Amino acid sequence: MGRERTTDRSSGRPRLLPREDDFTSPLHSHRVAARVGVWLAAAFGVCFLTGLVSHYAQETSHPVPFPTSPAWGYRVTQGLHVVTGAATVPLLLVKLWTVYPRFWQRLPRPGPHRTRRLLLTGVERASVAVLVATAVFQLASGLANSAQWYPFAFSFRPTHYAVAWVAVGSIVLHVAVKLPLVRDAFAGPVDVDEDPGPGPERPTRRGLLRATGVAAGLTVLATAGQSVPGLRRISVLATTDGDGPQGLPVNTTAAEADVVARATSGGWVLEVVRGERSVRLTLAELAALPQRTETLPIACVEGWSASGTWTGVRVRDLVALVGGSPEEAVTVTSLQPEGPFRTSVLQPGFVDDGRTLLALRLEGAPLALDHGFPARVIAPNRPGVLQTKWVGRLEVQA
Ligand SMILES: Nc1nc2c(c(=O)[nH]1)N[C@H]1C(S)=C(S)[C@@H](COP(=O)(O)O)O[C@H]1N2
Ligand SMILES: [Mo]
Repeated sequence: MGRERTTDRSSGRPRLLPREDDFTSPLHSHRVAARVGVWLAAAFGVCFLTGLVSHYAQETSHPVPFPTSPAWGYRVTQGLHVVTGAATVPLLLVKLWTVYPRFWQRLPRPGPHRTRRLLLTGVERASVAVLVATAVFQLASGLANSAQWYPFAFSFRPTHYAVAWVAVGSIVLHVAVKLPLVRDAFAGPVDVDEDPGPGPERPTRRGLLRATGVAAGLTVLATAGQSVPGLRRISVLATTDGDGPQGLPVNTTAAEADVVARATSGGWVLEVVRGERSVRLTLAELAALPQRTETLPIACVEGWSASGTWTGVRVRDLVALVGGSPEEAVTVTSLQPEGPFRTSVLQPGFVDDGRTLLALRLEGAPLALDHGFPARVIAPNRPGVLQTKWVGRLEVQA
């Protein structure tokens, strides 16, 4: 936008603010906006639905049981959540750039029904403002979370969840308002009314769409590797490099959780409690109980996931030791003195599933301290944040 463009045509005097028609690039077109908008809606839609799954999975009680199969389900939905969220960033930037001249659109001119037209314009602009603000908030808070950076004072999950509904509501409203324009945009090819004049360096709308697609694709590749083993090396935006003891990344070390002394003191016992009944088991006693081996992933809410082969005691066998049944939930408490991940709840479906273990070993060796030594929970189709490490107590909810 050159200076000459902000000159008022009638008076010849410079204007302070530009106007919509000062932006003459054919790239600022509803034909581009509608196409990028469809990709954006698809990415946002997948991100929203997988987000609902993740939110529900982290609730402590499930009116409708959360399924324990397939074991890799949460790994896929949460991987998709983070990958589609990241892909939304370049799409949203291009979409905003394409339509931003409309920001300078003038208010309706005087004429019949002006008040009504003013009101409609106001409502439409307000809804777009809400849409942009909530979309930016979701992406910024989500990306900060997956980078394990919590600069905000609010609690992440309830806020991210609530704002998601506002974002989706304003998207639905926006699409409804723009539907006639979208129809028109798709009625012909994207470059249909472009000046066919010469100039090889002049970018076309098709070129912009292609570049946008490539940017979104690269973003997907750069983040997907934290869940897709073969892609790990090219995943420059991944938040974990895939390394860690026993071939598995670590989220929160024993030192960070302040459990080193308690976990390694040698005096550790597992307490299993149900009402008045309780048993205390040493590590040797646990290891003498029937052992099961299961290959199950850790699927972190922050987007990375990795599979491990775990050996330990079935949680339902431990529940039976105190007279509990697999229809009862179990509260798991860590040795960790404080923090939101100190406890978790195994809902009845998870207790009942024979693959749910109190794991003592990983890849055939005792658990590394950072993976939860002496014992940790591992259950199928469960968010990583609930796979509690350094377990000290299981309490059956009779
Ligand atoms: N006690 C305790 N357990 C915990 C955590 C924690 O901070 N404290 N972090 C959880 C999270 S967010 C994840 S993703 C997994 C990671 O397990 P890993 O470090 O063995 O890979 O452990 C979970 N268990
Ligand atoms: Mo996690």
